Amino acid sequence: MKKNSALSKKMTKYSVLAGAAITMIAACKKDDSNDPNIIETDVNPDISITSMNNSGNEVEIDINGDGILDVSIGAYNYNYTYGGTSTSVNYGYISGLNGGQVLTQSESIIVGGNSYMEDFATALSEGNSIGPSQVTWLDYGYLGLKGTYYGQEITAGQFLGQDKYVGLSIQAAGNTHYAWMRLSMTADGSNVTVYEYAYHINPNTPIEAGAK
Ligand SMILES: [Ca+2]
Ligand SMILES: [Ca+2]
Repeated sequence: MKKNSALSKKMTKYSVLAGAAITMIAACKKDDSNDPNIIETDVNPDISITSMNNSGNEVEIDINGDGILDVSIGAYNYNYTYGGTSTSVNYGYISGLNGGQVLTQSESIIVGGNSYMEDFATALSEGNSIGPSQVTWLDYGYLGLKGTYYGQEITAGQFLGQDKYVGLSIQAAGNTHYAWMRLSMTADGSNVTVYEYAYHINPNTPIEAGAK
């Protein structure tokens, strides 16, 4: 269901009732309006977030339109040279705001023979469930890390070169609502693009990635 889409819902119903001649049209529209308990927002134009030399950009989003920000997404670069050894890393992240959380998993990054555990946003495919039975919910997850760290190449995270879904939970009027956001990250980690997102209007109710 699109925001403010009572009219388009009615039109879809009418199309289905009107019979075979327009079945194909109804089928083409179906993916935009078949679950009235899910409110989706098509980000249009898509939001492109790009890192800058030793800096970056961040965008904050209010998923359910209640005036309270729910998540921030950032793309940053960190670089310096010390004693002839260079470090230049691009990284992207998604962070919960005002109680919002991200579905994550812990992964090790190996740099110079040392292993470091970091939390990464889990890259979901369409249809994957997002709800209270999924683990692990945290307020921050890297989307990806890519570059050279003290002269060592590092590549980590599930969104590098991918177009996938992030599982989210947001807080609204004291309740937890599950949500998804579709985004992609360039293979070099320098850019994150946000395409669309949606949340379930019923508290504590799982939502499938990509469901509308
Ligand atoms: Ca909100
Ligand atoms: Ca879009």
